[in-house]
Amino acid sequence: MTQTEKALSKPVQLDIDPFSIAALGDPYPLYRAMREAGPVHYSSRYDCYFVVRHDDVQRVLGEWRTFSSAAGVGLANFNKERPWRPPSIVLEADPPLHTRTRTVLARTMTPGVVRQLRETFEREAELLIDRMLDMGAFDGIADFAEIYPTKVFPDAVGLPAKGRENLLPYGSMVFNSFGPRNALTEAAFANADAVRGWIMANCARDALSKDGLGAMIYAAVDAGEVSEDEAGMLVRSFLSAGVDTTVNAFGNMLWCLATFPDQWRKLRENPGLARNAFEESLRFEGPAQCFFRTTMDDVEVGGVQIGANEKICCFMASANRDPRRWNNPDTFDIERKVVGHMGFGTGIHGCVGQPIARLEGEAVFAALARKAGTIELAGEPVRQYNNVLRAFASLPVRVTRK
Ligand code: OVM
Repeated sequence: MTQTEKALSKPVQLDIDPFSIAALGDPYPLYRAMREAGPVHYSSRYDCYFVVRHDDVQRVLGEWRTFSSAAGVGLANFNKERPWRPPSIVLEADPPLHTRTRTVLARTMTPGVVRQLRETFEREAELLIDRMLDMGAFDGIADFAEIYPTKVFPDAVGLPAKGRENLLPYGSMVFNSFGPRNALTEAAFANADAVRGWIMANCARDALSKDGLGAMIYAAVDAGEVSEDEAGMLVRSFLSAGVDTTVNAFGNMLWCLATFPDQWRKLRENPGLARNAFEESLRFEGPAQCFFRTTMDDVEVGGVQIGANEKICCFMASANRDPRRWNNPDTFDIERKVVGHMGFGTGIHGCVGQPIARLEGEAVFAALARKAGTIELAGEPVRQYNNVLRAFASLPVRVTRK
């Protein structure tokens, strides 16, 4: 514990790059080493602080006045460098702007809306699982994880069918750009102009159906709550935040079920556990590994003094494995009391789409639990490297019917 004590006034300086390919491939040993070495780390490579323990992550994400989102929630400090796109008016914003925009978004995700979406989402989930069982062996990413969230959510938003292949490349741009500028960002931006062009064009009122979540956003224009341009930006937030996240949550959850057979057995015997099992997968293998904040003032975090206008990276995925908060954190346990996990973030920026994400997860994995007998890996999983998303490129899986 001497390292911890030494760290009480100075940040730990570990020469570790959490955005290297090696770290992204296997981040959990790194998170553990960082948690044990001290609460706050300083990276001279990135001129950024890292916060890795549950309580500190919770605090930084909770105190939005001190730890601002308006200078970006990636490594880039918008006070010092120009953002790659007009900043999100909900994610990359503080109150009062954030309060106004989030209110409009949240109204599209109420229990009443979710109730209306449920029937369609469950029907599509059955179709998806039947197709997987017909295939028997398939790729858990291309044939499963990428299929459902790129259909049901864009359908609900009211997005046209044509051009949806742009959604995942856009998500890759958005999430890679939260990290440092490296080879991953470079690759993600290969076709950036065309992808961005399609996204922006399809956020317009006229591109969207009259009865979807997108139209609900534009109804707030008519009510005087947001401007027409702001409505387009909020539809852009749907498309930025609502697709890659759920795709990778599905891939990661399927991997969990294929590699923890006792947990799969429990789920298969009790499909009612699907909702909690999906939630546990967000703790154990959450797609969003970290988000950043910017200090508004001199502040102390975990006994370490940090100056104003500094970037802090909050590792939610490390908080989710912190033994100070969780018993057996490295065990995937679908019956665990998982409230308090950081997979959706926490605080005023906690995932606004979580009711829809949960609906998708519950619909699909409950259908799987009802219909499938066995699930196993049919080959080596291949990682998809992304600066902040935990993802697979390919996940060969074999399933049988019950
Ligand atoms: C946005 C946005 C983009 C990515 C993620 C996100 C996790 C929001 O553009 O508002 O939330």
